[in-house]
This record gives sequence, structure tokens and C-alpha cells, in this order.
Amino acid sequence: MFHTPIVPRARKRSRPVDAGVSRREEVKFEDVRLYLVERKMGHSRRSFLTQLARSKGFAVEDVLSNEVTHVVSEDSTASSLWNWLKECAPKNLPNMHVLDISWFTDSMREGRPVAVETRHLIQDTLPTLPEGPTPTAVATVSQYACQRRTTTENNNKIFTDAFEVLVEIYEFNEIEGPCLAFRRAASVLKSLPWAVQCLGDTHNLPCLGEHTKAIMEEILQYGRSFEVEKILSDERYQTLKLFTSVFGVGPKTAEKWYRRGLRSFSEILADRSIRLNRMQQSGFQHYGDISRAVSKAEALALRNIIDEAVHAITPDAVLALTGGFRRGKEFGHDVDFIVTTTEMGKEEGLLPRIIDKLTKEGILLYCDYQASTFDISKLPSRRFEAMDHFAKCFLILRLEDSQVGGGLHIAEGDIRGWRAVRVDLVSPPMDRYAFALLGWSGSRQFERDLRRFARMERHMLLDNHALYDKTKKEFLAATTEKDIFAHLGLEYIEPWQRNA
Ligand code: DCT
Ligand code: MG
Repeated sequence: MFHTPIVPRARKRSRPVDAGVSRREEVKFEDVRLYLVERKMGHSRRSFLTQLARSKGFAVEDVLSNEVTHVVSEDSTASSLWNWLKECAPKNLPNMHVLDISWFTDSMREGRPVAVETRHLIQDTLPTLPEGPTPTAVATVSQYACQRRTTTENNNKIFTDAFEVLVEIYEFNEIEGPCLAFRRAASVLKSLPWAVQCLGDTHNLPCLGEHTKAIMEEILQYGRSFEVEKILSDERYQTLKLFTSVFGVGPKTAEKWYRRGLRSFSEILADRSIRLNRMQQSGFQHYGDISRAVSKAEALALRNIIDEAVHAITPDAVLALTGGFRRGKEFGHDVDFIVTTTEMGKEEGLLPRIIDKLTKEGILLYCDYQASTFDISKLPSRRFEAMDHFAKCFLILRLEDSQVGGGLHIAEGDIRGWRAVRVDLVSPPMDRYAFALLGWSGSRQFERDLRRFARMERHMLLDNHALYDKTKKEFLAATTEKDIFAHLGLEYIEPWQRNA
């Protein structure tokens, strides 16, 4: 089956001799630890494959410990394999990839761990699942959102809504660990094409820790979580939530106002010692409108308005709707666009000209323009969560009822005939377009996991500007999002499947 002879490598790293382990090959892929299941494979074939993998720089564990990341089996009867795995029950089993030998063969051929694809997975089938209306087959769910397909249909909203409250309170309290844990847990549940009906349904899912499961158990049993209800009724939480709902007010400012004893907008506006910046002033001025969701019809109307503006400036303009609306959402908190020119360099000065045009049309209610600080020589950047360096502007635009198919999404009885909408425009040079589009399409959790996957699984750095291969020490070019997924060895995920 394998034609690669096992040739001893010239240089081997000698290790202090563990009992029974004489010499080990150098480990090239630190993040991957294999375990080969002997059942069905047989002892001699397992030894042969172990040697082969080690000769190619893979770490292969002799026992199924919590360190193992990839379990490889030739057992074609999935249920008996899963029963055996659950008996061995390493704590980390939910995070392990349980794979068919085809993943191993592909990896040996490539000389590196290939990306796990659906066809490599050994499905955990019905007979091993606990009673209840569970799905017919549960594929192993990846711990990375970029290896899951998540549409806007959320079958587990009762859980994810609760988790999102916990994410918020941990964010307010600046406690990172649990904040991340609940973000990941919510994201995993959003990807499921079925609703969790009992805790047993979650046994094979990654990223669900004890705290998470305790909340889910409460919800399953009582229809609500007491821990979450307590937060929702807490004055500090309610106040911080109210204050941060204002455009330009972050958690730090909200906390400062709360500590001063302020509890309502009227108290803030009446406090003479508070100096609101320009963004916050507009935030309060247009609060009713911009705290109201923007509809898809309104987003499309804005696309027409911007499209007309940019094409009047230059015929080779490129405009793309991005953010939540590109992912197929019906409503969003703002409308995000990428705008550039096919000719490199011509995008410089484009945003100020668009802003000028919108001003002349009388529809610009607020504008915060940030010129480009993009400098290719300063890449790759290790500040993953930081805002990118492209020219951008954060706007509030006036949208007329007559411009929207089906009318504005406004309150009943609102007779103004227009509303204010938050719009973001970002303008990368054309050779950065694919990276900017991927980065601005979101969701935020999808982006976080793309970057984490690149770093942890591929030894690469990805951000909104570029993809850098740390092994080859070179940037990888891309003209489309598909190129980026291919460089990362990931199956392509459509924008509407990125609602992680
Ligand atoms: N983004 C980014 N860097 C930031 C902020 C955002 O790369 N500092 C990306 C991630 C998502 C995308 O831009 C759009 O951001 P939002 O508008 O905040 O998110 P959204 O998914 O469009 O959600 P909403 O529908 O609420 O606007
Ligand atoms: Mg958005």
C-alpha cells in the first residue's frame, strides 16, 4: 500500500531513553499527535504505519492519552469503534478528530498533516447515541468555525442566547477565558442542523465545558438558566448594556459613567462634567434610528446609492456588500461595503471623493474618515484582533423611504419619511481585495477561528491584509477567497455558511 521505504534519517534527535522507546524521529508537526487504533489494523501493520509516520516527522502516541489530536482507524464499523473509544474515554475525546485511514494515506503522500475533510471522518452513528430524537448520524464537529458550515438558521437559539449574555458580562468584567469559552460554545451549537434535546446529544461536540453544560442542563430542565436570569436583572449589566448601545460608547466609557452613579441617557446628557466626543454626540442624536435593525431591503437601497456615487467618480470602481448582509442575514446593525478600483493605486483618494459626493447630495449625517496606514513592509502583523490598516470611514447616512423597495424599516407612526443608517466603507488596494473581503465578511467568530486555524494547524499568519507562511517564510498571493481557503488546505465555505 505504501511505497515509501523506511530509510533511517541521517540526523535524528537523540532523546533521553524512555523505557521501551529507543529512538524517535524529529517531530515536524508539533500540533498534531496521532494515535493508530490497533483493532482491525493488527499489530504488525500498526507498527509499520507508526514507523512510516514517525519517519515523516509525525508524532505518534503509543497510548490513547489526552495529548492525542487525531485518532486513525481502519475499523469500518463505526459504532463498534466509537463504543471502544468511549470505553477508553479520554477526557479530550470530543476535541479529537476520529478519522478513517484515508486521512493518514493522504497525509503520508503529502508529507504533512492534510486538512480534515468530511470524507475523512468516521461518523458516530445512531446505535451509540443515547435515547431521544437525536439526528441519524453525527459527524465529528470541528473545534474550528472555519471547518463548520453555519447558516443563519439557528436551531439552538435558547442556548446560544443564554451564552451570549454570559459572553457580554465576561466582556464587561474583562474576563477573557470564560468569555472565549462561551463564544466558542455558542458558535458550535449554531452550526448544528438539529436542536439539542438532551445533554447526551452533546457528547461528541467540541468546545462544551462543564460550565457550558451546566447552563444547558438548567435550560433543558427548567426552560431557562437562573445564572443568566440573575445577570439580566442585574442593574450594572442593564446599565452597561444600555450605555454601550450608543454609537461611540465602548465598555470602558460605559463603566466610567456607571461608576459615577449615572443610570440613564437623561442623566448623562444632563451631566455638565461629561464631554461627549463627536461620535457619541451623533450616537445620541440618532439613537432611535441606529439602535434599530437595518433591513436587507434598506441595505440594498444603500448599495444602489453608493454604487451610483462611486461610478460617477470612476468607471473602474469595484463595490461589494460585505458583513452580515453578505452572509445572508435579513437584518444587521450596520451596512458594510468594500470599495476600490481595478487599477492599483487609483483607490487612493476614493473615499474622500465619495464622502464629498454624499455631502453634496445632502445625505451625510456623520463621517469619521480614517486614512490608510497600510504599509506592506510592516507585514505580517501579529495583532490579530486589531483593526486593519486600510482607508475606511464610519458613516451615518440619511435614507429616504422612496429609495427602499417595500419601504423603510421604521416604527409604526413614524411619519418622517426617512431614517438614519450606520454604514462602513473600507477601501483596500486591489491586490489586497480577497483578504479584505474575507476579513470583512465575518462573522467575527469565523474570522477568529480562521486566524487560529492558520496559526495552530498551518503555521501561517492570516489577517485582513495578507497570508504569511511561517515555514516557507513567504507571503501567499490570492485574488479570490477560494485561493485563501486553498492555501490553508480548507474546504471552501460559502459566505452564507459563515454565520458562526
Ligand atoms: N471586522 C474586522 N475588524 C474589525 C471589526 C470588524 O475585520 N475590527 C469584520 C468582521 C465582521 C465584519 O468586519 C463586519 O463587522 P460588523 O458590522 O460589526 O459585523 P456583522 O457581521 O456585519 O454584524 P451586523 O449584522 O450586526 O452588522
Ligand atoms: Mg455589519
